[in-house]
Amino acid sequence: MSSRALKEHTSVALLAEGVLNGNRLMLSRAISHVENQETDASALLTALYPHAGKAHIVGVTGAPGTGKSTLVTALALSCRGAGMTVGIVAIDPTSPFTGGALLGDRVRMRALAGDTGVFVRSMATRGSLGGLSKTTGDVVTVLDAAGFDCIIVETVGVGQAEVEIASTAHTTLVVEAPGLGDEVQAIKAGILEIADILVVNKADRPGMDRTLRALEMMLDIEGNGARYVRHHGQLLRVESPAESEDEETRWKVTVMKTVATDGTGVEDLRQRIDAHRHWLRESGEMAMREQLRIANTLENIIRAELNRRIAASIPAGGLEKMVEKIRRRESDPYAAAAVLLAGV
Ligand SMILES: Nc1nc2c(ncn2[C@@H]2O[C@H](COP(=O)(O)OP(=O)(O)OP(=O)(O)O)[C@@H](O)[C@H]2O)c(=O)[nH]1
Ligand SMILES: [Mg+2]
Repeated sequence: MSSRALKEHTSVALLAEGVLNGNRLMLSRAISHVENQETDASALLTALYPHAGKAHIVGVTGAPGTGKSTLVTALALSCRGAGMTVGIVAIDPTSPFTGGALLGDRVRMRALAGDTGVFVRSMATRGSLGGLSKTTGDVVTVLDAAGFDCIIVETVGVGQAEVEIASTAHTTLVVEAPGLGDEVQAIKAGILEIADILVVNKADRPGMDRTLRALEMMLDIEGNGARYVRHHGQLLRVESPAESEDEETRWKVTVMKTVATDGTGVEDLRQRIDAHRHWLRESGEMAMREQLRIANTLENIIRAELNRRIAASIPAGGLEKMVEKIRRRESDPYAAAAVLLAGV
């Protein structure tokens, strides 16, 4: 083994050992390792993966400023009260859409500081070409292996990537809030379809009833008790025919009201999440979601590796040269792509 390989080997083994032993500094380093996609990140994940798979993964998504960070903090406190340890992953906490984002994170830090049963990680990965959901999955795997009972992933529900991340969770919360200039923000982004539980946060604000009614109407129209299938790499919601399935075995998407700032309704929400977790196990749906999660993970890894190989095999300036040739009509994008990919 070369000295460099030896060093990497040692560092991966040490990192893995630290994570498994609950060493917070090592955990933090391990997460940075996978986040920065170090060359031995895959080896680290391979070492940790067998120890993962026990945590309940909760996705929290919703329009900017609906109070997700505040709610996640309140939820984490509620979980701690129930004796659970909690890992939190906040994706893109510096959302360009609200000035409140940083404030929410600061409040969170203060509320949870000093509790060794909680670990918070913020990731600003927007723009990391297709790597967002892979990196998030990797970080969740590390936290899972570290033994956290519950892992909460907060994403701003604005795009497909965020939907994708939330849909790889076991339980997905879609957060709405009244008075954001639109009754139901999430409808536009198409993220309601992925909700296992709908939350109207800021229930102390005017307009709450309107938002609540709009969501309940949506649920009536959309039908309830839907299930998910994978179709061309996308998670699709399909309505189960009313007669074909026992009414009692279906999961009912309900609307929960919370005031994240004072904790109102948060305990009920945590219990609803717990009920969903039980339902997943009892109905056999858990096995299906795990399959989806694994398929997503595998696809993400392959895609990331292909992207890396493509980037590595195109010489510096190669793309620009090709663009210039195409502009001069000496080549075309199709032939050029074939030439560039020939070396991959
Ligand atoms: N009145 C009221 N304000 C709330 C509630 N929950 C959160 N807020 C406030 O709403 C603002 C935004 O809260 P955040 O938790 O940062 O919201 P967010 O959805 O995480 O925001 P982004 O991450 O930017 O999308 C903050 O000023 C919070 O204090 C609530 O239940 N009631
Ligand atoms: Mg936030």
